[in-house]
Amino acid sequence: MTVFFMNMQKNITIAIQKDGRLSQHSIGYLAGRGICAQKNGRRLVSVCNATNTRILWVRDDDIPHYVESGVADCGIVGTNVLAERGVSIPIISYLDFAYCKLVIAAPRANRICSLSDLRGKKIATSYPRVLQKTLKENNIRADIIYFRGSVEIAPELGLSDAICDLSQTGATLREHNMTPFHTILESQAVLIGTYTIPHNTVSRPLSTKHVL
Ligand code: PRT
Ligand code: ZN
Repeated sequence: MTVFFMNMQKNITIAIQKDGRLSQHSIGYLAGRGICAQKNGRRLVSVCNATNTRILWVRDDDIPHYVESGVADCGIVGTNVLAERGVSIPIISYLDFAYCKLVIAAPRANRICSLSDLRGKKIATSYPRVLQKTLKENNIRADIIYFRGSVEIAPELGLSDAICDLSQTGATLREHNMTPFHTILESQAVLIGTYTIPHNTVSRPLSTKHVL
């Protein structure tokens, strides 16, 4: 414990996902560094007394903002979220969990099998910015329809011809009779911010920065 406080340069604040696919892994990652992330009822802030670390329990989409604004020193989020926000926040380390791909897929019946088949079509997505960039790079004009979630349902309801969404096992796409034909990006969880979380110490300034 004495060594611990001697190494401490400042108390840090870490933003992690409150409830979702990143939560348990993020808690486990911090536990491996001696930081106890334990929810405090419904409060969105908890404190690990042993390490004087403050944990912010927030939506994953908001984590880049907390880090960018300096409210949090670091945070755990998927690179898919960073790409959609289009911000250059330093990536401290790749965390080897929450792997997934952002793909474009369409129902087999729609006969959309390549990017060029998307011309003039409607594409439903929660990732309009990244999708628009891909379409522009490939000189494709298509209508992007924003969905906050449950994107897979859009073609079945006649709301879109194709979708652009995250896929991990591919089971959800298969269940909706869709085939992915283009991968826009591959994602995994990363630690972002300006402070490392080394084993057995609270914080240490970054020596090298990786910018997305
Ligand atoms: O409430 P909050 O905004 O915090 O949560 P959220 O609903 O936005 O996110 P959540 O918990 O679903 O995902 C958090 C992060 O986990 C994502 O931003 C990705 O970085 C990562 N991740 C990894 C995934 C998946 N795998 C994943 N499979 N996020 C979502 N999915 C969804 C996908 O959208 C689709 O609906 O799972 C479905 C497909 O899964 P498969 O296995 O059937 O292919
Ligand atoms: Zn989210």
